[in-house]
Amino acid sequence: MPAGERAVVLVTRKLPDAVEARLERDYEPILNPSDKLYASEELIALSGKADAILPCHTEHFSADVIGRLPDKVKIIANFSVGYDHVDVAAAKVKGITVTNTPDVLSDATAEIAMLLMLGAARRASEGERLVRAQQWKDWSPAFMVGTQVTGKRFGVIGMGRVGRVAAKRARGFDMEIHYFNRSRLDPEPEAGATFHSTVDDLLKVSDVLSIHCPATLETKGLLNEQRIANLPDGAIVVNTGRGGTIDDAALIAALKSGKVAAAGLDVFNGEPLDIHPEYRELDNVFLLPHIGSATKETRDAMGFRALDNLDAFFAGNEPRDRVA
Ligand code: 8YV
Repeated sequence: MPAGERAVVLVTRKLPDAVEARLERDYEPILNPSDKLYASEELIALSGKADAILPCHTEHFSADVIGRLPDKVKIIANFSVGYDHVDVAAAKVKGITVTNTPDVLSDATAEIAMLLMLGAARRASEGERLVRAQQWKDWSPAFMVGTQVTGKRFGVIGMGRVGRVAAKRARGFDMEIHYFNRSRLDPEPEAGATFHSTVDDLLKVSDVLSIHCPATLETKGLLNEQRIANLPDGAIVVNTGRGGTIDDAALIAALKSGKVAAAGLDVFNGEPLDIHPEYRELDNVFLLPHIGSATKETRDAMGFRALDNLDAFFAGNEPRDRVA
């Protein structure tokens, strides 16, 4: 930026007050106080004066959208760890830097993984609906019997930052940790967990399967019918990563047959409006609306991390979380 000039940052969603205050202090932000969701055309039009865009995963930067962004836009500093909503190859071609916000949301997301695991295993959603609907009429030893997770095997697909924290929390339930990752971890981060070199091998020992890998072409529909067949009967499936890693029809069939006892899902194909309708019909699912990182502490930290990346970029330095 020329000396004395402040970069114009298009902020696509309403961010926490403290994050917007820092934006106002250091940049010329174009804020979105009504938190309106911008369609692609609006996004492109609003980018007209921007040097940078600070989006969430709700804005889609396809190759077409990136190709039509003004040349002035030099960086997309995401307010998210996942960046599957950005065509990074197209961004590279256009010379746009892309950053994300790792680390700061690992604890919050792992908390939600535990909530989903317990909620699914102990039929929390079903029980809660029963109480609310005044349908709780009786108690018996057979009433609302679920799956106990203590001492069972916790299988992690994607032993990255969130997967490792989830594994640590699961150890609190005396669970035995197993994982699949593109490469085996060093002994310290592995912390005694058992590495499996294929997803299929991991599935065979996963009483609870927790999915933490990013959505890529390789992981699309990873949990399909053939893989589900490898799970122990009555397994629990948890997903806090991205909906795209699950073949919904296959999971729903397994939930209906009892092959999978229950699932806890925070992310979905087609979210928010177009998720598979049969999930809503099933009693043995615990469903949340993509709130893995939705805590006050984490929202602030995500915003500050995105701003740290912008600050580095406009100071002529390499942003810490550059992904393209
Ligand atoms: C965020 C997420 O809430 O960071 C991510 O990748 O999936 C969520 O936890 C969301 O992406 C914010 O843009």
